[in-house]
Amino acid sequence: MKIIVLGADGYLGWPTTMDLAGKGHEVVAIDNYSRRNIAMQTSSEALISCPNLEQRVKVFKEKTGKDIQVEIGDLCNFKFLAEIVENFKPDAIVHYAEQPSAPYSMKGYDEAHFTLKNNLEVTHNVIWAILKHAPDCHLVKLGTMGEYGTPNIDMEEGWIDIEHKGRTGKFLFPRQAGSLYHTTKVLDTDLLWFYVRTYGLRVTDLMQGPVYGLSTTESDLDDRLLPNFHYDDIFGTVVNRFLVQAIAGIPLTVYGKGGQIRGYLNLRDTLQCIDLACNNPAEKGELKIYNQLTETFSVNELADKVHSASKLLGIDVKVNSIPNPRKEPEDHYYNPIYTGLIDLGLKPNYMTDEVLGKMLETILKYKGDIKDYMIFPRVSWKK
Ligand code: USQ
Repeated sequence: MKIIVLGADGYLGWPTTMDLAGKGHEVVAIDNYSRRNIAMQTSSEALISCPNLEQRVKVFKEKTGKDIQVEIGDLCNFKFLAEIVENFKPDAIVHYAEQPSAPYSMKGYDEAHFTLKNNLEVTHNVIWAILKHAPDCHLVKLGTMGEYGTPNIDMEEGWIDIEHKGRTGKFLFPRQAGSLYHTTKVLDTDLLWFYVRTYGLRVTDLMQGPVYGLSTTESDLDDRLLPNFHYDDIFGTVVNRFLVQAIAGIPLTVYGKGGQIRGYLNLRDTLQCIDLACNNPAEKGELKIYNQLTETFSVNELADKVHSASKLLGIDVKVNSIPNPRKEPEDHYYNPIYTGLIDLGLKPNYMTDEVLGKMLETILKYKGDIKDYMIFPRVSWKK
């Protein structure tokens, strides 16, 4: 297939780009280094310094003999994107090109405005580039499980049948996100659904939980191919953060009561899900939605898992509840349905001691680069 990856320099974008190119697809990788710039502005740089996209592609070519075309530019510029889509005529576009941090989106007016503008404008431009220049192209869009919030009913895969006063209808599952970032993803889904039902776009929207991991088939070839691994409070996801804290000897930062449950998945499973989505495209006028996770844990359960994986390596980890900087339920019902991707063939890589142990060993190599000041939350939801 001919596939464009938007946000190809990101934590998920880069491993996805390599995975698709490794599988023999013709790949164009686009990014504007927005995440690198925000990381610099907020002192939230990744633990392992990553070569830029052009340099990573050269290393990838050296190691695999395979080519990836790189385009650096801002997808808020419609002309930039439209020209690439018109010339390349993609079969699929994988869209990761959004400001992905909930804490950053809650920092203040400027950060909120940037998140809202960037995320919605890019999604709107992608929709129009497809409509004008590649109307049969399948859009694979990264949504988030956070779109649903933590409802007191089971979370279906995107859609729900509602019976009301004796009549029934199928609707998007109710969404009530817990940060502005997550809310932009809700708005994205609404935008996509409008264009799907009005103009016959083909879209798969993947409601993904927090991802953890470093290792993929390609990133194992050379440390310069590793994803940008964040452990700070802005870009670091909780499992990655806890593992770095374990190595740094800092008590694990459980926010509040630690009863917050989310659906987690290994980075390798994100790659499988994207591959499955690309190979099972939505029909014209169809919005497919999958819940993309492989297991659910509370924050306390994650802390226990990191504690026990560390113990096996002789590392003694302490756990510390700190005041929750977010506004979120700390004790709640959480039951997502996630059979769709399994039915398509997803084979989960679960969060075992071995998986966490391998991550700890990699992080250990970079122990000297861990900056304590990045660990504690610097953004509060309370204004
Ligand atoms: N948490 C802690 N301690 C920490 C960090 C986080 O207790 O040191 C808690 C948070 O309060 C939250 C849970 O762990 O309840 C998950 O937090 P996270 O930072 O791993 O995830 P989140 O901010 O929700 O965002 C991440 C990605 C985002 C993606 C989302 C999926 O950054 O791009 O959309 O995971 S989900 O959480 O399902 O919405």
